[in-house]
Amino acid sequence: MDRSITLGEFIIENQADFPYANGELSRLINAIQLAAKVVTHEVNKAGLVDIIGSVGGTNIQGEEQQKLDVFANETFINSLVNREIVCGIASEENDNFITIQGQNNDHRNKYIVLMDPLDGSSNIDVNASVGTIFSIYRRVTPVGTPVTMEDFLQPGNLQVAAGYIVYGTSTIIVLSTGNGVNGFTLNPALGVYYLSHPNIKFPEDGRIYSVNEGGYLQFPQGIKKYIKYCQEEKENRPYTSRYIGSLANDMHRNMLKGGIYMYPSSTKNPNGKLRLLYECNPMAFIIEQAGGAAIDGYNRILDLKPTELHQRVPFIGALVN
Ligand code: AHM
Ligand code: MG
Repeated sequence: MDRSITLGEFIIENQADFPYANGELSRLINAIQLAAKVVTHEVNKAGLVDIIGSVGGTNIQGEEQQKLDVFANETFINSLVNREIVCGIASEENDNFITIQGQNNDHRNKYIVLMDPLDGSSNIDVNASVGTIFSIYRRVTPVGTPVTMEDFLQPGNLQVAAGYIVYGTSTIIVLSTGNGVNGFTLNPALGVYYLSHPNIKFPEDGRIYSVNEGGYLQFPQGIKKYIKYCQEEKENRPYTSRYIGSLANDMHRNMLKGGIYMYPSSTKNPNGKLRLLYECNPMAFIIEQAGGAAIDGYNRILDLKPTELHQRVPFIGALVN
C-alpha cells in the first residue's frame, strides 16, 4: 500500500465505489475536510479563549469569541452550503433542519448531511480530544422541490457515506462509502490529509470496554452483568476500562485497539443519551464496515426507523465473533 496517497487522490481513485459516481462524493468530502481543517485550527487555540475573553470578550478582528461548538457548527454548515451539492443539513446544534435552495433557488442539489459538529464538547475546557460525526444520504423527495422531514428521517441503512473526525494529538478523518473504512491523518504543516489507516478492521482480540460506569446502578440488568463479566479474573479478563466521553474518540480507539463501547439505557434516561441521526447511525455504518456490529440492545441500529430529528437511542458497538 502506497502510504503517501492523499485523501483527494484516494477519493478520485475510488470514485467508482460511490453509488452515484460523478464527482459528487469528492465535492462533498472536500467540503467536510476543509471545514475540519478550520475547526482543527480553532480547537488548537481553544485554551486561549479565556485569555482573549478576559481582555474584553473579542478576538483580534474585534469579533465576539464564539464557543467552539457554535463555531464548528457554522464552519461545517458554511462549507457545505457553498458547494452546489447539499440540499439539506440537520445538526445536533440546531433545533430544525436547514433547507438549501441551491444556486438558482431551484432545489436541484441531491444530498442530505446530518452531523454532530462537536462531539464530546465538555472535553474542550480540559484540553481533551473532541470530534465531529457526519452522515450522508441521497434525498428521497423529488429534485426541484424543497427538502422535507422525510429526507432526514431515513434509516441508517440508506446512508451512502458516513464518517467521523477526531481532533486529537493529530486530526484524522475516518470515512466509509460502504466499501470498507479508511483513515486520513492531517499533516498540519502542509494542510494535506494522507491515507494513514487503510482498510480499518476491528482486531479479533479486543480487551477494552468503554462505558460511563457512573450510571452503573441505573443500567439494565444485562448491561450490569456484562460489566461484571468484563471485570472478572478469568481467561483474558479483566478487560481494561477506557472512556474519554466523546463517542468518536472512544469508538476510534476501540476500533483500532479492539473493544466494546456502550451507552445503554438507564432508569434516568430510558433512551440513553446518544442521538440516532447525528451520532449512532454514522458510527454504526463505520462500525459495520469495519467488521463490527452496532445495536440498541435488541435491534440493529441501522434498521431503526427514525421518528424525530433529535431522537436518542441506547447504543452498543463492538466486534462480534
Ligand atoms: P455531545 O455531542 O453533546 O458532546 O455529547 C455526546 C457525548 C458522546 O460523544 C459521549 O460518548 C457522551 O456524550 C458522554 O456522555 P456522558 O458524559 O454521559 O458519559
Ligand atoms: Mg456527540
